[in-house]
Amino acid sequence: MNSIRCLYLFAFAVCVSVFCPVSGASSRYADEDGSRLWLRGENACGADVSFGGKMTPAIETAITELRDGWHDVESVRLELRKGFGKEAFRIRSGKGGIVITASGDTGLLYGAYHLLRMQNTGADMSDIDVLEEPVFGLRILDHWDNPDGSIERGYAGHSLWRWDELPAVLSPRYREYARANASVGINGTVLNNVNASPSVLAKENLIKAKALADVFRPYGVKVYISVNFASPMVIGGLSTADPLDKGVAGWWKKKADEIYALIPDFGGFLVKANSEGQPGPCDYGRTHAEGANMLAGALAPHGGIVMWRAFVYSASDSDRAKQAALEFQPLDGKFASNVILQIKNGPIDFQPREPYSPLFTSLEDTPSMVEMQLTQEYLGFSNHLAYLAPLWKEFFAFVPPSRLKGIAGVANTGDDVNWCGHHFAQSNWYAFGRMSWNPGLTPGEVADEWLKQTFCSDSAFVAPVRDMMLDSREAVVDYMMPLGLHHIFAWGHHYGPEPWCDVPGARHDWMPSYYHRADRNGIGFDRSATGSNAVAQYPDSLCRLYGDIATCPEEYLLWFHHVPWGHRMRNGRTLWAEMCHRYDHGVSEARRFQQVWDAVEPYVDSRRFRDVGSKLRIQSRDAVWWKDACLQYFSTFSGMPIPYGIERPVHDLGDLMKFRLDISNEECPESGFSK
Ligand code: GCV
Repeated sequence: MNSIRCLYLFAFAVCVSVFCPVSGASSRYADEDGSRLWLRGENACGADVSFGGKMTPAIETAITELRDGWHDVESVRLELRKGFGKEAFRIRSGKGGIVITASGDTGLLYGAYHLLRMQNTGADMSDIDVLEEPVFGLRILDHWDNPDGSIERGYAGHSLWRWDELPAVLSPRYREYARANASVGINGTVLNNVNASPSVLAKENLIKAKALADVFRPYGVKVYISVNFASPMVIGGLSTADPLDKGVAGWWKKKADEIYALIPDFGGFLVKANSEGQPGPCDYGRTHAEGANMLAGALAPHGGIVMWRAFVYSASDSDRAKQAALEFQPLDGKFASNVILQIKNGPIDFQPREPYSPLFTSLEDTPSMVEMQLTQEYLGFSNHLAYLAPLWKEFFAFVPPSRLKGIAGVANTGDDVNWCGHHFAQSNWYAFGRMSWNPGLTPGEVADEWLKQTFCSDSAFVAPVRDMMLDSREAVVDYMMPLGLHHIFAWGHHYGPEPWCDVPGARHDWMPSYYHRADRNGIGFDRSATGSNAVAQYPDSLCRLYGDIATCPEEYLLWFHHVPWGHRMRNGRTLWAEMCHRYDHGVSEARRFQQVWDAVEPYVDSRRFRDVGSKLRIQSRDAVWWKDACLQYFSTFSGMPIPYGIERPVHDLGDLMKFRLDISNEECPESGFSK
């Protein structure tokens, strides 16, 4: 074959592979396993990077990152100069090259990552003048990792922390983890589960935590620990954990001193107290404030903080959605200055959609931070594609970031080779960091950035996949719990539907029927003034809006009202018909995502293409499972048929009701129903 013909054939092949993405087309990219996350910039050849001041580990990291990742011929100079916020930075291009200025070393580190991100996402680099400062001071991942290596609600394998090997063996993944966090601005990590083992505070475990802190430090990531309130009894041999007992306060003070001797920049404690069986100050007739303040007193001399969780549900009211506010609102202003209340975004528990927790707008004199969930406990584990930035954005529309001191995300990482189980679950880690730095970013901007760095920058890939990501969370809401339905998950694992679930002897507010309240008349939880009056916990304007069935936004309708099946929705359909349409729409969205993905095959390496494709198949099957289960079950109350035009059920309700998914928390089922 002569060379011209060869060239023609090559050009034709390129044209076909780039412009004619047909199903089955092979990829031009080498296989990847996802382990490099969004940090896939090829090593460059040692760019000209300079810094003239006193070197610190974080500045060394910044210089290394730039030398390895900066492709431009322009030199980069790092400069420390007063006048910037703690972690802020400025990047400017001028005659002598690009200058990154900050008043501290972490500012320079974040500036370096920002510059590399600009380069790797194809930003205009001609005349750079960027000033950036994080909106939240605390940008923290909460790991629900246990000392035995399991992860509560973790779906990406076992814990990253190898407690059995630490401190002698330092997995290279620790550094990669810190690097990934720093690259998106995350500056803290709570190492262990809020259902905390007291043993984490034992000397031998603190030494392991110190080893991790030492690896994370050059990346600006501080270590925090979840503590068990009964630790003074369990590992300290005291007879009480009463926060007003002098001996108890003294024990915590000594423990704090011991921790800071090992980890001088230790961040502080996270506490789940008097919730789901965990011990706490209320066991001794003390308030949450008394408990938190005692711990805060131990940490204060070292500059540490207490993040005290507001996730409690006590018998103060029969509506679980009201309980956290009822418990904490009266304590407003009673917390020490280094206590921050960590409040879940919604009043119940990380459901696919919840209104915001009213505690955020009722606390005036107590610093608070929001807790989001990256691990998809209620959104299909790491089987379903659910990009969560739109959920977080929705929250910020109600709770202005300026009201918050920080943001915590329950981590979705594990020792799976791709870190998060689903390649697209990495986008939630990425987006969490980016939006905790700047909640003003749009979910679309963040998705674009992530796609370009994680896959490729071709707009024929980025545009459709970004749109799919943006639609994905709403699709999950539709096929699981549309119109404000919530917590109708299967008992225990929270993966599939079980609206009929009834576990004898279990708490009634853990049962789906407590939440959906379906009967012959209608469906939904009446939280209006005629019901539990949870609406009264919101500011007046929202209370009126949510409290009236005629004005309540339809996405929250069944959260706030028990609605007759024949109720006319704004589009003229009955509630029942609308429910059927929403479930059906969720299913067709999941199927559409498969088509979108198949069409971008030429832009993705074969391995990740196959991985994502098989997860999308599971998601579609699960969506049908959800739809069939919920519609057939609720039709036994509505007495109404599934409208023509809606796909017919393919499963039998009786079979679905007998079906038990045999999975533990840590494992991700191959397929929801077909197993
Ligand atoms: C860590 C829900 C989850 C629990 C979790 C709890 C919490 O109830 O199902 O696994 O426990 O929230 O946030 O404390």
